[in-house]
Amino acid sequence: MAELAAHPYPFTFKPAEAALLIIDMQRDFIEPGGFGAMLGNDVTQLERTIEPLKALLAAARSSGLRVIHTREGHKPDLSDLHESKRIRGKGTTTIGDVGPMGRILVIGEPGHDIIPELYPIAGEAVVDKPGKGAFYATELTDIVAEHGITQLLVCGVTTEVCVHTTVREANDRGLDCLVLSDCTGSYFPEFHATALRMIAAQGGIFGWVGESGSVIAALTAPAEPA
Ligand code: C5J
Repeated sequence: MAELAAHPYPFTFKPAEAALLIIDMQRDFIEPGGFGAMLGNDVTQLERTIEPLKALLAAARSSGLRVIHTREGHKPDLSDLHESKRIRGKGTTTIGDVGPMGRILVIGEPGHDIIPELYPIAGEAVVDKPGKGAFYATELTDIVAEHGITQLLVCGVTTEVCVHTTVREANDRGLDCLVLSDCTGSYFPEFHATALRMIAAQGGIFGWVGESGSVIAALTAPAEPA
């Protein structure tokens, strides 16, 4: 157990009951030429999350902290894609159509995959989610229950969309979320900042906001003598 610096007050980190949840670090959202860029977003805004996340993931792996990755996407037959989501934005090319990295947000296509820097390894759960929240229509509720997880260290993109939706869902399921500001990102810096403020406001209405450095320090600290 370790007390981590966080807003609105220190987070009591219990590694045995925690998981690192990395949300949607997919090529289509992060790399130039993907779906995110096609929508007109400045994908370079997300780059700053990659190095801190790499370091955090390495520390999680070395310490045995459970790691869960998510990917936003749909079955190739699009049977799990609501029409409302497909047509949102009135784009000429949309989810399921062929984009620069294969069919957009379709499972198995190159753009849907996780970026090489953070690629999952054996033993790490990869949760495919058709919605913005990682609990909606996925096996995440079962994974959390099966492993006795009560805390999520939440990272990934984008802060105000899939990260926020997931934190809200987790909050309503009785989980404590520590959202790491340096490991989350948005195409819109002002939305990132505001989304984080919303989480920690009102005494931590949705959870806590901290930084990866304190998690890494706790994971790599020498064990205290028994
Ligand atoms: C979006 C996400 N922004 N992962 N997805 O559509 O936040």
